Amino acid sequence: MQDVVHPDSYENLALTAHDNGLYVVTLNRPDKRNALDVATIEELIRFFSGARMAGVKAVVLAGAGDHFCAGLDLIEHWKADRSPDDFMHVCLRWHEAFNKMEYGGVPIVAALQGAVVGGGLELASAAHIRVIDPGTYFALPEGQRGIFTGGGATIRVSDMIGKYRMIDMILTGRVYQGQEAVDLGLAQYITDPGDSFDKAMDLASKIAQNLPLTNFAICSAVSHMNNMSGMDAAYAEAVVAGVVNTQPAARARLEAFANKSAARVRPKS
Ligand code: 1HE
Repeated sequence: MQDVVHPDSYENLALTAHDNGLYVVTLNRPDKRNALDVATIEELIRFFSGARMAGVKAVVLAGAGDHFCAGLDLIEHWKADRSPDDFMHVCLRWHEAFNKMEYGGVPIVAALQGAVVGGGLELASAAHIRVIDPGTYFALPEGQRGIFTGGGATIRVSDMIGKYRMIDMILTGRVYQGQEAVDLGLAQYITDPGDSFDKAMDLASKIAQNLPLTNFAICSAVSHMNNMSGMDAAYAEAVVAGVVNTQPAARARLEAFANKSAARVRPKS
């Protein structure tokens, strides 16, 4: 089996390793505006299925060029003239990739620029944190293309902005951009023009310093618990906290707080 974190294992993704288990995964088909073809989805599945076991502590997900991602590779889809069965299975592979991302336990920070549209928004939605700049824009052009979302927008985009805003986006092609997108919940951070990647790197570097088991719980358990009833989620939370909050590696951090050497939480200056 090819090494999950070896750059040569990938053609459509570019991988770079940084300090402390931080990896940058870049969609690397800028000539095609990083449109998601079958091969790219398979590479995302391979990376995110193996990332945690390979020691990846955090990921910055980026897109090469001026646009993060143009969504489904419409040319591939058009040329393949797929059957319903074929396309259902294409979508199931997208879900495999995006569920591995959301539920896989490795924190993912998406650095977004330019178009984040259709399946590109579905991909970005599977990251845990999204960082944009004022030129980043979000849309669901499926309505205009005569198709429908198939990569989880009905779940994750609805979750971020509410069902009726998502319906409006796909019905009308409405574009959200910049601060308005942050205010609605499509992204958590906005930077100066051109700075979304650097900000994502800062955030991911900080996140990578958390204990891996803590990050696993945050980037897996929260999503699972959101799918449960309140009663079941409370029970599951207690079980996860039982495991995470007693991990031996946490004792040094708790001791540092007890002996007053750990940083305190202060208001923003
Ligand atoms: C593509 C794609 C694509 C560009 N599939 N090849 N997504 C969309 O409806 C968005 C379609 N794309 C666009 O609206 C624009 O291309 C962009 C706003 C993203 C960028 O515009 P621009 O002017 O920089 O680029 P371009 O000239 O439109 O495209 C440059 C090349 O990228 C060109 O290829 P070339 O070989 O002619 O140079 C385009 O064909 C190619 N390209 N976007 C394939 N999407 C599981 S269901 C999910 C459903 C969806 O995702 S629907 C949303 C599809």
